[in-house]
Amino acid sequence: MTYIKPKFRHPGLKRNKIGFAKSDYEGAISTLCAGCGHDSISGAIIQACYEMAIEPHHLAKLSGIGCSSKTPTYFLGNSHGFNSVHGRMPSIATGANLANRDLIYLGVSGDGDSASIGLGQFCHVLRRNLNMVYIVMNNGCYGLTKGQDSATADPGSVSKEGSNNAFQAIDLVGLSLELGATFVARSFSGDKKQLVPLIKAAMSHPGFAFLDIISPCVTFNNNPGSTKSYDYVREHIAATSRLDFVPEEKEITVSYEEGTSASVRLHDGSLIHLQKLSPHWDPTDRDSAMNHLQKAKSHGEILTGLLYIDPHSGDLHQLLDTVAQPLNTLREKELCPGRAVLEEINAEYR
Ligand SMILES: Cc1ncc(C[n+]2csc(CCOP(=O)(O)OP(=O)(O)O)c2C)c(N)n1
Ligand code: SF4
Ligand SMILES: [Mg+2]
Repeated sequence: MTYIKPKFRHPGLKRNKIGFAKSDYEGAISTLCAGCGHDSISGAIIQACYEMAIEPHHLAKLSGIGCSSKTPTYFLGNSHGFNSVHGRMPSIATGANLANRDLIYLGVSGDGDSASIGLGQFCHVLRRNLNMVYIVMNNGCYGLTKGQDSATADPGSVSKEGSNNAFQAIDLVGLSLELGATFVARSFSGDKKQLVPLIKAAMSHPGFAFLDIISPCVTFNNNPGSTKSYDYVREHIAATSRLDFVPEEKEITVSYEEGTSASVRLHDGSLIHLQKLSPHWDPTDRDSAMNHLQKAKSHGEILTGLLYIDPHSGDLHQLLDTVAQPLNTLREKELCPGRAVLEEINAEYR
């Protein structure tokens, strides 16, 4: 059996402004369980990249280990990719990004990959504000190893075999806000309408853009009593806003009622427009985001949408003042500036 999709496509397929059809952003046929939330997220990534007319060779997919970390095989088959070690994707992303800032880095991980074995790596890549999109496909369990509770499983959540999780959950969204993340969002694999503009906005954000996406595991954690099942999430979801991502060259065509909307302009000129569902919501205020998150939690609600964005984010390259050129294009002229410059540097240490 082959998992490679046939190359033949209908010649009349719709194409984006750089001439690619949506199928050009697909990958191999998924081997995940039918109905797995992760496949819906892959679909949203494909849609977002198609609509944004990303050149596939301009993007690098990075992942760790898990069903979630397998998904880069199922989207963007013409992009660069590196399936790394369990919990170590952030190191690979940091190295690749520092060597070449010209690519878009899209990291995909799971709640086990990021909140257990990779928690340290997750915290450090986040506080360094590496310019990347970091997606956690969050199902509250280790799907690939047959459904053990993960560190994001809620206390009291019931597993498929009937046991209650005794431990507190790590909320990766709360942790990100606390550690200074510059873009924090939560969404649901079943809400493509919200997910696609969020992914587009994350790709335009100059810094670490974190997306925690609840993504039910239909095989091991979709039972009654689980707080990551399709039914539970649908019943408890509370969106902060309806979101539009408006690329630089497009005008906002919809009008919004005064006081209920907010716009955030990104460095590339594009605009995130939010139709707020709560008038007190300010997506650029970290304290407000933390308060709303806590409040929602105490009411048993799952808050989704763009929760926080710092429109003045400066990424790691800016902080370290690194050379703009990809390192593999530097030639002797740049690498060896000559005896006089070397003398000057040495003199500083005398
Ligand atoms: C160093 C190491 N330890 C443990 C494992 C076993 N292992 C494989 S995937 C996984 C957890 C995956 O969970 P998650 O990241 O949530 O992905 P999911 O399958 O749920 O999408 C574990 C513990 C491993 N592959 N490598
Ligand atoms: S085991 Fe769970 S997470 Fe893994 S593919 Fe199946 S449904 Fe998805
Ligand atoms: Mg998981």
